[in-house]
Amino acid sequence: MSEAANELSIDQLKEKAKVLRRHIVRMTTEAGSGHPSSSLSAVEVVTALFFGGLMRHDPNNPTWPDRDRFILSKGHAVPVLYAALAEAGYFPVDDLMTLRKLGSPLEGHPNMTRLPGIEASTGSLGQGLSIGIGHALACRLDGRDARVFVMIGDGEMDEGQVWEAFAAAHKYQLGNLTAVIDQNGFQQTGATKDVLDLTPLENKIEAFGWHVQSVDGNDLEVVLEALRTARSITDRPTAIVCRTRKGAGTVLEEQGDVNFHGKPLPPDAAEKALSLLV
Ligand SMILES: Cc1ncc(C[n+]2csc(CCOP(=O)(O)OP(=O)(O)O)c2C)c(N)n1
Ligand SMILES: [Mg+2]
Repeated sequence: MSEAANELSIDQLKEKAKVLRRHIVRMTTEAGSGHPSSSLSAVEVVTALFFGGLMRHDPNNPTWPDRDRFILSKGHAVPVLYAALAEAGYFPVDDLMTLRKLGSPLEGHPNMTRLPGIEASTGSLGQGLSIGIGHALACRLDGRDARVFVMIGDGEMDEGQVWEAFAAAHKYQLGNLTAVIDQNGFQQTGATKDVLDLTPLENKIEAFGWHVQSVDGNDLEVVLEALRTARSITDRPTAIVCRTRKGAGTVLEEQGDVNFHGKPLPPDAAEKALSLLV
C-alpha cells in the first residue's frame, strides 16, 4: 500500500475525486464514445478505495499476492478505473487519452490481459461478484488476509447470477468479500425502478445473510466510513448500497440520464463541465 496514498487528507481526497472526474470527461469526449455518467457516479467509492488507504495495493507490484482486489463488475464504467490506476501510478496519465483507440490497452471494457491493475475482464454484466468469490476463496485457501471489493451497477442487479453469488458467498461465509452497489437509479434504457424494481435492495441482500450498509455514495466522508466498517466485518460478506447520482458532479446529472447512457459530452459541453470542476 503506497504510504503517500494513506497520508491524503480529506481535502486532498476531494481534490483527487475532481481530478478523476476531469479525466473521465476528457477521455470519453476525446474518444467520442464511452460511459461518462456511469463512471462519474462511482468516483467517490473508487477514490476512497485507491487513495483513502482502504485498499492495500502497490502500483509498482500490481500482482502482489497479498494485495486487496478491486473488480469493476459494471465494466462499461472503466474510465473511472483507468483514471484511478493512472493517478496511482500503474501507467502514465497521458495514456488516458488513448481510450478506445485502435491498439490501445485502454479498451472500452477492462481487459486484464492488457493493463496492470485490472483484476478481471468484465463488461458482460452479472459476472463480477462470482469472480470476486473465486478470489476471496483463493485468498482464504492461501492464508492471505486480502479483501476483495466488487462494484456492481443497480441495473446489473437484474442479472440472476448476481443473486446466485450472494447465496454462494454466504454459504462460504466470505468475510473477506465486500460488494459495493452503485445505486444511481438508471440503467441503459431508463430508470432502474421502471425496468425491474428490486428496491429496497438492502433487506433482500440482508436476507442472503450479508451485512448491509446503506449510504450516500457521492459523499466521500460517508463512503470512507462505510468502507472502514466493511473492513471491520470479517465473519460474513458485506455489502454497501451506495445511493449515487449518474453523472455526479457534472451537467450529466441534470439530464436524469435519459438517452445519456453511453454517450460522452460533446467538446463544447465538456469544456463547460470541466470549467465547473474546479
Ligand atoms: C449481460 C449484459 N447485458 C446487457 C449489457 C448492455 N449494457 C451495458 S451497460 C447496461 C446498463 C447497466 O446499468 P447499471 O448496472 O445500472 O450501470 P450504470 O451504467 O447505471 O452504472 C447494459 C444493459 C451488458 N453489458 N451485459
Ligand atoms: Mg445504474
